[in-house]
Amino acid sequence: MDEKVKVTDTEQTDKKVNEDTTLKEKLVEAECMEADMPEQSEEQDGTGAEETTSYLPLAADQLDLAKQYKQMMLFYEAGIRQLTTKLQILNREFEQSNDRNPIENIKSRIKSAESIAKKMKRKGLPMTLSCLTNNIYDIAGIRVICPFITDVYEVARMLLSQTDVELVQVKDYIREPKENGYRSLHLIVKINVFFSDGMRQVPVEVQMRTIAMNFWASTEHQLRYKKDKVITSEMHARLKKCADIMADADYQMQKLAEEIHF
Ligand code: 0O2
Repeated sequence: MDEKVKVTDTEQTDKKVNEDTTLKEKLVEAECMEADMPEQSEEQDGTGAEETTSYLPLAADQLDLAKQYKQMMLFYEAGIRQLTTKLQILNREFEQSNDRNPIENIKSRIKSAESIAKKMKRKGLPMTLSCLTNNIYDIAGIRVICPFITDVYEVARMLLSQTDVELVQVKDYIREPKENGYRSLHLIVKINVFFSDGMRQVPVEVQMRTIAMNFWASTEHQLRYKKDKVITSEMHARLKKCADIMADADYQMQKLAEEIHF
């Protein structure tokens, strides 16, 4: 009896692994088939629920997986474009009345199929497109870099006050930094995008941080992703110290801005 159960479990596991592999391959294949969306910068112009998603194409069930994936990516790309335009408008408007920009830089990216598959595996989610769209909210990502800490919150406030932008989640790693020193304001928003067959709400992750926070996060990311190198606890402590130095610089610049009545 035990043996039979064991065999069945193994068969199911094998089946799941095969399904996972097939979807992952299809995701990667679909991604390879379309031209990669380049990272855009402002100056250069980029659980387990089988629910119906609000932003999958209406005729999704009639398309094969690779086509559905490609179509889905188009929706995320549209969400990024729409949100980027909103941020650019806010930046220009603020500039007109304050003679300076609260946004230094905007970057965007679509998460790679490889990273999406890894994240779904880490969260123990079945590899289905509906599960993906209902549970992974950072497929479309925008990073907004601001000069001052107050700019981060002001830009977030201006964006969230718009009626077609719905706040889904906030993670404030500025008020409560991660243990390693990472600071950033993370928002998950859903933005209304109109397509030929109707309106969809596209989820986008917006990471907002200061220039100093971004300096630390970008360089730390490069160091951490050198997979063949070991980062010792002494190195982690030094990285944390660098994050604290950046935080102090942000605080001093903010104080200066207030004294100069920015
Ligand atoms: P990539 O390539 O940047 O997209 P959740 O999404 O809520 O289920 P998760 O993914 O842990 O859980 O969310 P969290 O904590 O909000 O962090 C997500 C993203 O924040 C990461 O994306 C990074 O971009 C950034 N981030 C978080 N912690 C750190 C950190 O310690 N250092 C740096 N440099 N960046 C960080 P991904 O998915 O890692 O990859």
